[in-house]
Amino acid sequence: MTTPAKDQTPPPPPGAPTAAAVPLEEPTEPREPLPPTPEQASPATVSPTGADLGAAPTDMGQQGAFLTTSTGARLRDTDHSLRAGERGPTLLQDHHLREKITHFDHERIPERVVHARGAGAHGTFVGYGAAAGLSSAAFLEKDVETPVFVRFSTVAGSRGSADSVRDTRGFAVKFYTEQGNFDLVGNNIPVFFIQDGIKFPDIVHAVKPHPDREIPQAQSAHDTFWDFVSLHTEAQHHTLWNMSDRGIPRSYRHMEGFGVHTFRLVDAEGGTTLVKFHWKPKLGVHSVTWEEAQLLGGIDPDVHRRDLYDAIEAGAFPQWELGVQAFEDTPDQTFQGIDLLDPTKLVPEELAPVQPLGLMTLTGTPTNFFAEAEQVAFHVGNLVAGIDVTDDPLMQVRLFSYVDTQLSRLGGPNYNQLPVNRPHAPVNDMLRDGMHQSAVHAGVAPYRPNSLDGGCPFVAGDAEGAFLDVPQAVAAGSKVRALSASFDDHFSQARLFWRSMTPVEQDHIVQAYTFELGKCYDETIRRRQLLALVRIDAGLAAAVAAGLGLPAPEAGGSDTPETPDVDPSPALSQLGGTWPVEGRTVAVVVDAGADPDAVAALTEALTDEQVVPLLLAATGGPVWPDRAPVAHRTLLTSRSVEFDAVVVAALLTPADDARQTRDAKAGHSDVTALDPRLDLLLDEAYRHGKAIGVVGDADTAAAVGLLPEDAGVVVGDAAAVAAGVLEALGTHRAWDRFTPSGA
Ligand code: HDD
Repeated sequence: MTTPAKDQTPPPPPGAPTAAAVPLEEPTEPREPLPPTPEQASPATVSPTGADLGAAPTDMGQQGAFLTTSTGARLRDTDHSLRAGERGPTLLQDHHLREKITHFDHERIPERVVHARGAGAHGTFVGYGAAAGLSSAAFLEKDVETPVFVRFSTVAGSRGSADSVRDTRGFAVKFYTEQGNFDLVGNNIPVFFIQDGIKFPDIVHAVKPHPDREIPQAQSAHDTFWDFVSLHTEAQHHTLWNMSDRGIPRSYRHMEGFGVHTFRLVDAEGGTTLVKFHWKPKLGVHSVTWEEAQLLGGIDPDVHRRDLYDAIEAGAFPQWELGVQAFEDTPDQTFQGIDLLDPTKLVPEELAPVQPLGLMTLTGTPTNFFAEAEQVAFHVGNLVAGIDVTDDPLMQVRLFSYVDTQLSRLGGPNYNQLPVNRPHAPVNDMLRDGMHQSAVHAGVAPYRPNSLDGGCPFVAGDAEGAFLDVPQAVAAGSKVRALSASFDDHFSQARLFWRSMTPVEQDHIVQAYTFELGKCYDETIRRRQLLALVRIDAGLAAAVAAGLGLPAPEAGGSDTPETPDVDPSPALSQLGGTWPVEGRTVAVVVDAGADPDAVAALTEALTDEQVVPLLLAATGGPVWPDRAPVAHRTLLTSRSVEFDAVVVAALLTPADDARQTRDAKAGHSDVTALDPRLDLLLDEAYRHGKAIGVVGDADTAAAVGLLPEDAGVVVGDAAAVAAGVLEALGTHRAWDRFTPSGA
């Protein structure tokens, strides 16, 4: 057996807390705090009013080698409180104790009322210059580079809930443009549950845990959610997206983003265009299966946060192209019969293609999660010249809500002075005082008009790049609590989405509805939702009804009027196409009997494509005696859902701990030749349509229960397996392994 040379050692996988050597003994020599690791980025060191301070990002963290109070006095001891004798009571005079405990007692702030669970990253946006005829926004100009901070999130769960749940995902981007901050606060689903923002508390109360027992956490599979959406049928389109694979993304990097509402762009001449914003991921749209999502909830609840940060740390920088669907700004604000002000409607890309405007690349993980991802405050009303809102009744209410919520969440009106929220453009706002004011404003005249301060600040005009509230005509009429009749159709676009799905995707939707409604206690709610499903598609309703053991409702009844037929939009399906594989993970199953040269060649071929190979062995430590590399994962610590593909480079016989009493997974099978946990790993990977490589021949494949001709299975030498697995990863899944029902 040859052993791997030093330079064949695969790089360690991302995620280690520090690259520095960690001593076994507690260090005794004072030392400055560690600087951020290379991939960590911090908010720019601009002043609260946007001036570039030119300071190092580390100046915003801890300084000096010695422990101090919060006011800088060096401390002698922080392990013992000041007490009246070694065995006596603690003294009230212990100011260090009180400061330490009081601050700790107040470390938490209210979590976001929705979107509490999320992760943020820094990056840049570079304009293509393609928006010239549409918008005067400077950050869209050719080659203009703008820093951004992005926060992805789930909606329903609390801050500590799992990333993998079935839910809508938030996709919020803060552009620090030279004309001020622009926030695009969108989702990974292009439509919304409600048409008027006044109903937001209703949908949120319905999806949140029941108020009596506060369960279930981060789930829509419960009675109150289905009670609401079955009665409130404008939610059916969004709900259908949630029940599709879009509700369980593989990662943030594999999600599309949508501004949802129609925006109004204003060009340099004051001309206006209506647009819908889209983010297109360079890696394509990819989802997990429902079984994977459920397993991940227990095995790796941080899966999306980990994936995002590991990818950035590994240099596989996630990218999205920003684009718009553009529509003529007509008085009826309608495109081919689709009301552009109705946020429950999308415009098929076949009717209005997405025009690319620029590229976003995420390159930095937070230096401090709380300071950045937790304290970032987005607002739909953070707009810049060239981009305006429309009269979408959902958007209009959001324009109020986002400022209001920060007042309690971030403790006062000065949250835009927090480092992650500070604009990089000069701020001269005449807003003064308030809790946590960190700007030191000079002058005596924060009011207009004034003469004491020379009339400053002055208002700007077009020549100075002033923001324009487009003088949009509004129909004169009475004050009403009503929406126009064009908002009444709740089903034709849900039907459009359903009919655009491939049979495999439709099966997943049937499974999701059956699961979710099957979790409801109340049969009336299930039946009522079936009445909504039959208006989307009779076949969908029948399949879900069969799974629930309920009669399928008839279409065309008095409470199930017929929905008009629609043309499908193939762009809505996530099947087809091949995509880059950066940042995907491959388990390489090894033991001391595996050929180290073959393993080295394999892992090198994978890392060359920025795929992360993780060596999986029976136990930790060196795979080959006294040699690098060490195993990254063991059979005890791993589950198939943590990997995008598996390569079998060794047939692991049952290890010492392959006993159900030591590892429940070992109860999977009685196969004696293979470790049952490897058998389970391969069974699951196969069932989930993942690429599987076997280094060896047909006999080796047979030993793990596979045939070389199986879809997504590659058998051969290390080079062939690496090439085949990379190719299979590019298609996201071996879709042929999923036999659609009825096929
Ligand atoms: Fe919202 C947060 C997206 C409707 C009120 N929303 C929030 C976030 C995203 C969205 C991505 C998290 C931002 C972050 O990471 O900090 N929300 C949407 C989209 C909507 C939408 C795409 C419809 C198209 N939202 C909506 C309505 C209201 C709100 C109709 C209120 C009437 N949203 C909020 C909020 C949150 C929020 C309560 C919670 C925390 C925050 O704002 O900063 O104000």
